[in-house]
Amino acid sequence: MKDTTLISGLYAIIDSSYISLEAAGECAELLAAGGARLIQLRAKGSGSAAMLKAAQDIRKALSGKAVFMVNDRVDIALLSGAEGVHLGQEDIPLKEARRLMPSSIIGVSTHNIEEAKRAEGEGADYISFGPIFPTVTKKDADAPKGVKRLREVASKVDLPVVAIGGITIENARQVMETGASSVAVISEILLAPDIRGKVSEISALISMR
Ligand code: 3NM
Repeated sequence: MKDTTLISGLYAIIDSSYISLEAAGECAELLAAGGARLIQLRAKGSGSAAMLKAAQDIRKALSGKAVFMVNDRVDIALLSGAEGVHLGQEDIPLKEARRLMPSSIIGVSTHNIEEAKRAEGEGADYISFGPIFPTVTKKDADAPKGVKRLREVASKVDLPVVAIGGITIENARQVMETGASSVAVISEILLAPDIRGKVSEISALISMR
């Protein structure tokens, strides 16, 4: 049984549309120093060699300071020594990924209750649910789901739920109050003039009781 308490706090995503792959290691260091508990590399459309190098740099920079996840790519997650992979609905199916990564963390993106339940039944370690609010990052995102639907999903699955999409310093508390275990954030962090400071502000906010 995997430790699902690892899926908590701030889940920061290094997206190559905001941060160059060459700077990924340095960025990971800032995110971890600010208090991000999980860090994901998301590099849609990047070459495999450059993505693998970035993943290795992140792994080295983190050395256990945060949980490292790779988006979409099981091969790069395994080769870089990441703790796990995050799969979209169009990626390698969870059951197949699990054959290659029996003891790694596998997360799955979901957008409705059916997908959430299916991911749970197939043995995901956590799900993400979104977009909660409008997002500037994912061009093909669904219409925003809002916190009400997030609350519903969080109450219907036993897995940790990571909320994603349009999460900012202003709405992060409200999102966590739905029962979500974590918030995944891209633009609010990566576009901040002080990345470390922004991460630390959000982390403090969501850990307040
Ligand atoms: N997945 P930002 S929304 C990568 O709904 C991603 O599954 C989503 O970026 C989903 O924090 C999203 O800048 C983008 O809104 C999140």
